[in-house]
Amino acid sequence: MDKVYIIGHTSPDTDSVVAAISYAEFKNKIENTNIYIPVVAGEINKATEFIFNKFNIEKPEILNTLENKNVILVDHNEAAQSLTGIESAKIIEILDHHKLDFKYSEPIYVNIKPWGSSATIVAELFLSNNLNISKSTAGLILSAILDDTVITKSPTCTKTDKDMIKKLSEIAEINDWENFGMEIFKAKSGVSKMRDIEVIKSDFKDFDFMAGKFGVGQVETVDLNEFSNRLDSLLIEMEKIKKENNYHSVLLFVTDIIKGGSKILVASREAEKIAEAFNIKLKDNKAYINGLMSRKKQVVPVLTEKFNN
Ligand SMILES: [Mn+2]
Repeated sequence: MDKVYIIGHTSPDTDSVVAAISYAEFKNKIENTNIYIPVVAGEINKATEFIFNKFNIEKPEILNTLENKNVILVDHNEAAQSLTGIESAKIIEILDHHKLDFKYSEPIYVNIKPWGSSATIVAELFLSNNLNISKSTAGLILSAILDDTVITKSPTCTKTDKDMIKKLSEIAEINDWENFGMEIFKAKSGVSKMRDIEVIKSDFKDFDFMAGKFGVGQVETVDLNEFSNRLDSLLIEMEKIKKENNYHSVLLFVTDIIKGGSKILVASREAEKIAEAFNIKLKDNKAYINGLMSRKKQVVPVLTEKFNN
């Protein structure tokens, strides 16, 4: 059989990259082949780089198009979040933990579980098939779970994720996984050196709603103050992105993982409606929302309800 590329969404985060690497390892092992190749849809972020250095992992190749390729999609299933060329790709499988928003002309394998990370699903596959997880793969998957669940603080974190964190930290020989999680987030919050556009796009996803196209970015920090003097310049950049790419709205959530809440920044044709949706008052297109940690569970459903009906 021809090569099968395993790939996450554009603007790759740790989970999407790790899910691709670990799932390729699983598939090659269980099918005793080497046709499964993990790739990424763009440059990896600072946290992923930190993790790769720690566990001595090489960066996967960056793919520029999915045109006419065999692919397995991990950590996403909406076409709007796939690399270009998805229309002509042969999709073999999906492994994901997001809501299903997928149409395809053939029946395929779909493995979606409402767990904290895609990597958790891969770990479960290794365990339930009695396959050994190597120390470095355990470290990678552990990192992805800690990152995606904001060190278990996100409402997306399930008991399965917590059990898996325990098992994997033993295999990876990481005694203090909470401290390790903080190291990941600190590696990520080197934002002071990043340009506004890089901050906004570091974890940015598109959603096609009836009202129009939404772009929703999220950036986590261990201290919101790190952002306090650049919120307005971020908004100016978001306004630019909105105009140039014909977005209905561009939103940015700056999540303070210690305080457990997010600052929302809004560039929108209908800012009032967004304020209504979240039940907040915007001041200069900004507001703080206490308890908001998860784009998937606390942002996308709210926007879908308001703008996709
Ligand atoms: Mn994920």
